[in-house]
Amino acid sequence: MVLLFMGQFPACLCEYFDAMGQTANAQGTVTAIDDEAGTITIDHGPVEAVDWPVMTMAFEADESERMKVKVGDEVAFGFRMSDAGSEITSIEKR
Ligand SMILES: [Cu+2]
Repeated sequence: MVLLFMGQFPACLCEYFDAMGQTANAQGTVTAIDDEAGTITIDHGPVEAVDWPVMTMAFEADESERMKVKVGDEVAFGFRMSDAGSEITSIEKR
């Protein structure tokens, strides 16, 4: 989506669009890893940077990231908001 790369957003776009491209760090517990969908599901703590409460959600994750963790691991991770969801950019066991 072109707007992602423009740096400035028109004021009329909703918060969701404002958050696109934003990166944040969080901590949580891995509850599922889905190699077919390419996701890691994490029960994560609050993420102030994107105004998220505690929740369990699936993040997109490359195979290299999925191989670093297993279900039950406590992890620290970074992610980026995209138009497809949230994509893990780094993850490690705590
Ligand atoms: Cu979440």
